[in-house]
Amino acid sequence: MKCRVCREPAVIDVRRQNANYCCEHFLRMCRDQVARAIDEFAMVQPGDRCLVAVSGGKDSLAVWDLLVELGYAADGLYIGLGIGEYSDASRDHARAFASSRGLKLTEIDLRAEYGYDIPTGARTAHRAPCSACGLSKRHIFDKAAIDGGYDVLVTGHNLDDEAAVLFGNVLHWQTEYLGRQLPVLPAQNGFPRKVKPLVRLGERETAAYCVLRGIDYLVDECPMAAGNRHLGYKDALNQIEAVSPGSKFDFYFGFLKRAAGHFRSGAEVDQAELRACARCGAPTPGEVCAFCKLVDQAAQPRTVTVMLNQRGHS
Ligand code: Q46
Ligand code: ZN
Ligand code: ZN
Repeated sequence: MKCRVCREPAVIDVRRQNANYCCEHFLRMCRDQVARAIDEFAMVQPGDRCLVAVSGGKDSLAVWDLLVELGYAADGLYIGLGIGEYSDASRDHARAFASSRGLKLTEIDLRAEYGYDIPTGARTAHRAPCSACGLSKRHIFDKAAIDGGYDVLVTGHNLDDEAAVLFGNVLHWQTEYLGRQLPVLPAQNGFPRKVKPLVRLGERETAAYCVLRGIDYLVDECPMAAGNRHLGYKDALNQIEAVSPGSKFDFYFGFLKRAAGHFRSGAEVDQAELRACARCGAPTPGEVCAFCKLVDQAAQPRTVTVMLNQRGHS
């Protein structure tokens, strides 16, 4: 197995590209793919301040590293979700990466700031953990980006993630989501610009990138992910990819090129109907945003306990 570029022994094959790479040229390919995605979708402009949503996993650390390598100014934000040992380990990996590179990492602890953690909050609010978690992360990352004066919020979603989400949205014809499933969403209505620079790289490649760059990422998956639909869609696409390399890429980029535009008008109408949440000011279609409702429900037992204790003491 020889490197496509230099003909030296290769360390990895990328079947989708029908190519093998040595370490140096694999890393260069990853940087080129990210630079191309940034350029193709006008994700980041020179001088923009980027805030990276960091989980301590391979994708978020890879995208942070790649942005810095490409010369962009990028800080990190980590949210402590309170998912037992998984959260402790993910925080340690995020911290270790930031300090090894001299990068700024801000941490927000869900329980300390908002009075709940994901496992107990989701149970109390009668929501699936990933639904409560996704809503919390989206709100907190958006708010931190706006409050911190960042130009762009960066996430580590890769090609496998985006193809799996697209697969699920198509399977159930969730057209309002299809209109927004883009690698870049412009800043509007109080939301920051959101970008996904890893869309041209698969998760096997982001893992290999970390290993070859010496980035110590958290290998364990979140324990709450077990059995969720997203993983099922990924498995299904992996089976297709195994017999037909390049299918994921064609599926996702074919959608962006030929189909996404058909769903955009529905998404734009949704956006136009947003107003400021009466509690927190975040954009919402209703009076109070979904996050503030979740905080009310998820943090309830703690409030009740405090009130009862106070009554008992009076
Ligand atoms: S962290 Fe949160 Fe994920 Fe864990 S609870 Fe689900 S959404 S699986 S990216
Ligand atoms: Zn080479
Ligand atoms: Zn709100």
